[in-house]
Amino acid sequence: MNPLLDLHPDVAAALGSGRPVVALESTIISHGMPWPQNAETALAVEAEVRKHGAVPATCAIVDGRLKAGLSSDEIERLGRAGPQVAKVSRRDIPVVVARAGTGATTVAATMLIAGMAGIRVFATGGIGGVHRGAERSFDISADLQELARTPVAVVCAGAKAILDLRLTLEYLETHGVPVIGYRTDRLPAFYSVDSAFGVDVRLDTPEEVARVMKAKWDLAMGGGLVIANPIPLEHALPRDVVDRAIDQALADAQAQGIAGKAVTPFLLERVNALTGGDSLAGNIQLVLNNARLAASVAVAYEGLAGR
Ligand code: PSU
Ligand code: MN
Repeated sequence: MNPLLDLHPDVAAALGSGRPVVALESTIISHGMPWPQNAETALAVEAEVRKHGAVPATCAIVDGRLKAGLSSDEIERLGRAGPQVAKVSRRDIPVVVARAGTGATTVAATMLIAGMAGIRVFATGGIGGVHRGAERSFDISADLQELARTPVAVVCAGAKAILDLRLTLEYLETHGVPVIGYRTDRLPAFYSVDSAFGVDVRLDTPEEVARVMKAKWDLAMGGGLVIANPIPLEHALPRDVVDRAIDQALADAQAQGIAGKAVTPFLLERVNALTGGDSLAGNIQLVLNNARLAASVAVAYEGLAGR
């Protein structure tokens, strides 16, 4: 085990005895939702993972240590700090570690920690992707590169339409990342159950998903997979409401000259503010839904023969 990585005792025990573990990210806590719903949701997501037979490992960097598994106090600290805490993607990790700093990890950085710990399944809300206008801004989330290189399956509700979903799928194809639709033929768009774009393959059970993961890694192909799990229909938001909020948020970002790593948190915050409580409620429900599926996939993966 890497000397800079701490496993929570529950996580260490599970990994040591081949029991299922699900990684969870922390930027969704600090930058993805407001306090106190962020910490409440993070704890509820952990409980949901446990209820479905796996051990949760919320990842972050605390006082310069990589963490796979946090205490409730640490989760609450990240929730209270909100955007004051550093948003840590792959490139930020060395600096935060060297300075003994604390940071919330994005999908990319969480995958990296999960990969180091030997955790193969990860649940989040939405992944980062290719931003609209990327042909000029070059703004492509490091999440996509991480999916190309690190062997972790990421269960998400697709990606928010703040991104260019078509270009995001093209990028994932180029980099050899399978995009699996869980009980759907279309890529979910976070608040919406689908988008105009198809997934590579539809799978209908956690066992089928686990077999594809195992095949990929048995072939020593490395890299991750996207398991796209639609928001439960009853929690989906009306598309026109979401589209209007996103258009406004993008215009605001442009007008204020928001750039770099601030773009995604800015857009998330604006969309949350413009859609009010409905979008937050939907967001919470889709993360819980992803936690359930991720736990089932982790259980199925550990149950495969030859593991
Ligand atoms: N999309 C969401 N919610 C989120 C994020 C993205 O709908 O919380 C967060 C995740 O942590 C993701 C990160 O990894 O934003 C991507 O940031 P960037 O685009 O700067 O790579
Ligand atoms: Mn970016």
